[in-house]
Amino acid sequence: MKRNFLPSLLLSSIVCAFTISTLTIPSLSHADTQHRQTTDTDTAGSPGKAGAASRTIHIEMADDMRFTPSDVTVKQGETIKFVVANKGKLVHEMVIGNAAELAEHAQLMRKMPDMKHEEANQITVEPGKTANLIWKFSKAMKVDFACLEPGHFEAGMKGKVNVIVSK
Ligand SMILES: [Cu+2]
Repeated sequence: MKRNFLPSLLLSSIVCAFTISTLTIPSLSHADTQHRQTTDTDTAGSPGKAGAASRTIHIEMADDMRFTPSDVTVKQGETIKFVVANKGKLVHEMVIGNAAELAEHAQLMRKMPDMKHEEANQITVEPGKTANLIWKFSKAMKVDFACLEPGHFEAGMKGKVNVIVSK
């Protein structure tokens, strides 16, 4: 990525925080932020209600920087309860978004490793623990997810959800 973060680190952090906060508010436009125009996170879905979950998908995270499975398929409109188990000795997280935004965020996380994620599109899981992330996939598209602990994304800790048209 060719973006130069150093002179605008503070600004980036503000933009970043603002962008995270808008993830769950589809009415706000990304055009109002300085984020790249290709971001499409709003269409990636929205937080799901536990009672609305139609299916459970188990995801394991491990210190080899892999999600297992890292490629899952759901139907458009489905609300999925991800049961996310951390099998490693490091903290891992699962963040749902789109690839460009996740990559940008991962870079920021390396600059500011203490940045905390407590939004509805992500779950942080302590070693040996399991946590749930409930997400509704509204649009037929590829939705990405990743671990944004510093360095993990770069090591390949990412995956995708293929949202297919329901018949
Ligand atoms: Cu990780």
